[in-house]
Amino acid sequence: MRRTAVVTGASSGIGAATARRLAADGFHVVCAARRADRVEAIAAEIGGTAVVCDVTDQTSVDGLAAAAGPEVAVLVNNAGGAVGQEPIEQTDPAAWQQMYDSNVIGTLRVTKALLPALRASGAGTVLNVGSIAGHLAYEGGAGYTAAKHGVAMITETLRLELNGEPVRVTEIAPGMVQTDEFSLVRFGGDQTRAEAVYSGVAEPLTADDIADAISWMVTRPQHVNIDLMVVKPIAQAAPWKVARD
Ligand code: 8X3
Repeated sequence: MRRTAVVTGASSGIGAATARRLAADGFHVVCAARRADRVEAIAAEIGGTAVVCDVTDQTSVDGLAAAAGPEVAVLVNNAGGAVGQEPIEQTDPAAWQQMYDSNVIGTLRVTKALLPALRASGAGTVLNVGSIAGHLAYEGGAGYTAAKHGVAMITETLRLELNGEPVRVTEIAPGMVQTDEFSLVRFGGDQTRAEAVYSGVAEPLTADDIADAISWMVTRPQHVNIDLMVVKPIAQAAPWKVARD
């Protein structure tokens, strides 16, 4: 029987690429996302299961846990993202709330709901998609860095709390990844600002690069826990230090 992997935010970007890759690795992938048409299309493409799920809504997350079934081998907490990039003095608390709700509380809700099934698999893995923003600071990034530091701390704390149990707890922290939506959402649909993020960068990472790393992390022998993998394009030495043509 194929082992089950649950991927949140599976309708685009890193989530969709990860769902495709884990299906190719032999998992039955439960694809969770808010947009029904997109998540259904991805699930159909890979022979997985689509679940319309908003990680900020408990009823919705309960539905995801029910659809995932009694045993889940891998949970990829990918739903989340950035909203805005203003200095703290100019920032909107509502944007911070939105980022905290999706990245931090969303990760909490889904992890909590699926832990019994991860445990029941006898060899579970929780993989949280963090960010380099979860490990340092950059100007204009405070709302997002605060949220992703939260994700990093959930990862560390859960690993301590589950010590001795058959569930690994891991984090991947990507740097610059060019996807269709991350920067577009961050800048409220402003295409010019979104494109400027990657302007002149020879090769930003792709969603497939991150899916490849995630695949490697979750397919190590079960006694190997990759605590944290930081992945940046060669052109990026830090969030603010990017080689451009
Ligand atoms: C995305 C990386 O540098 O925009 O998680 O914070 S960054």
